[in-house]
Amino acid sequence: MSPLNNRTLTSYTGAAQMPQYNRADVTAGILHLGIGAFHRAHQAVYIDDILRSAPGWGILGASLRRADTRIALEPQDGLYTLAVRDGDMLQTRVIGSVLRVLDWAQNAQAILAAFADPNIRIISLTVTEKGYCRTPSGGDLDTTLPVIRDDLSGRGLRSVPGILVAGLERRRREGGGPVTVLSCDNLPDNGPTTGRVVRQFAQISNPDLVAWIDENVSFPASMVDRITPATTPADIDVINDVTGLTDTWPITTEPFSQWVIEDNFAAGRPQFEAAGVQMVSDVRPFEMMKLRILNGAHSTLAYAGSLIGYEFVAEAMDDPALSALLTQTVMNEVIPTLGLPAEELAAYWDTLLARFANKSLHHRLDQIAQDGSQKLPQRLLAPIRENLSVDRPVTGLTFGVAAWIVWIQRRRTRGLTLVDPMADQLTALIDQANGNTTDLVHLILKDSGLFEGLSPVDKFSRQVTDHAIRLSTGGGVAPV
Ligand code: CS2
Repeated sequence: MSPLNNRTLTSYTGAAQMPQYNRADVTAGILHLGIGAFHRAHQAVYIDDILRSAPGWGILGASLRRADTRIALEPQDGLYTLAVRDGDMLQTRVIGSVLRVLDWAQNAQAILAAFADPNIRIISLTVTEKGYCRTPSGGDLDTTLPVIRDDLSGRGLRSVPGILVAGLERRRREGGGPVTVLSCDNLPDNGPTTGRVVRQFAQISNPDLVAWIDENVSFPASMVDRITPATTPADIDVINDVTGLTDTWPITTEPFSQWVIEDNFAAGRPQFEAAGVQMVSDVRPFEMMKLRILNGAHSTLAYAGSLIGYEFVAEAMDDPALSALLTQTVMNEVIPTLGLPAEELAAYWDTLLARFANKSLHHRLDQIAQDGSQKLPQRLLAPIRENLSVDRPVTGLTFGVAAWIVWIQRRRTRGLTLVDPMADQLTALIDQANGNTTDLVHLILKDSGLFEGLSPVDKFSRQVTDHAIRLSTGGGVAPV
């Protein structure tokens, strides 16, 4: 086996597809913040296609929290293997679009310098829902968060809004010119939301910058989709066996991939269309469809499936009661909120059933279950609110909410860590309920800050309580 790097690239004759361009000609046009598995399975692959005809759009990757991607990709010259799997199919391709990976703890100055570089015309983000530091109920900057308080008072620079504001200030000062900030996270209105938290942060820390941002920075919305489980040691062995290369940081993903972007770029953009990206004037319908159908079903499956004892998405989808519940919920409670042709959405769901059933992916339910407080509002609570206001059913959606509550309670009882930015508050409420599920539901609805306007609604709290009691006493999936 040869190590994967620029040198072995030229002499390689194995099974993996290699970059179809000369990497030496590629320069960075994109600074990407949050270079995790998802970015490398999605945006970086579209850019890899684009580089064949436009070498000025290479990616400079930055990790904001962890050094592992930098440490793994440095000796590989940024190269990594993408394995696309479905059933027995396994296709491998070496992606060359990531030129270099920096990490915030080691390379903050280099990252800020990249913000100011006029060759960087897009700053893209996959920093997860919690990275945007929004208030629990919505899209404003949460100035009570310790990380935001620290950044605003100059004690630190760690939050995404803080880093964006510092980077944009540097660009303004050094005359780097207009730039696009492109959010690629699963948030409703991710572009405008990014623009809002950035402006709100700047309004407090550097009010002069706001007018410059208004004139020079665009924040297009985008919808991104590709199921990408965390890579396991077993995946690494299988992939390296196929390619004959030693890659310590490959990715496994599914054949399906979709990227829809609002065509609003302040400093030019690559010919995304040539790589299969859909450029549109309004991303909202795509975004709502994906968040509420795919991500909503994923979250319900993650909590309910874990409670029943499943580990992986495909395994939980084999449970007839669970998959029937999801289908009923999508058909009766989610599709009516979307205002798109019902047949089109039903076909989308059919495709999803096949994607969720992909057994070669090993997509762990507990990966999806993380950060529930950041995901539930747009995935389950928004459609619940809309349905309640027009008297449509919410039984399946409230089942998902109840499954989350019982799941966090169970993690606490079993002494397992709760990965969620609200873990401390939620744990305090769980302890206060002292094992009583009805009390816990009541406390979470009333005091977590996530259920504004919903907690006093009788129908809502009754359904969540009934489902939660059933789930916590081993009653399994409720019929809807
Ligand atoms: C998942 C998503 O972990 C999660 O919350 O729902 O990461 C999902 O796999 C992607 O959005 C698919 O595009």
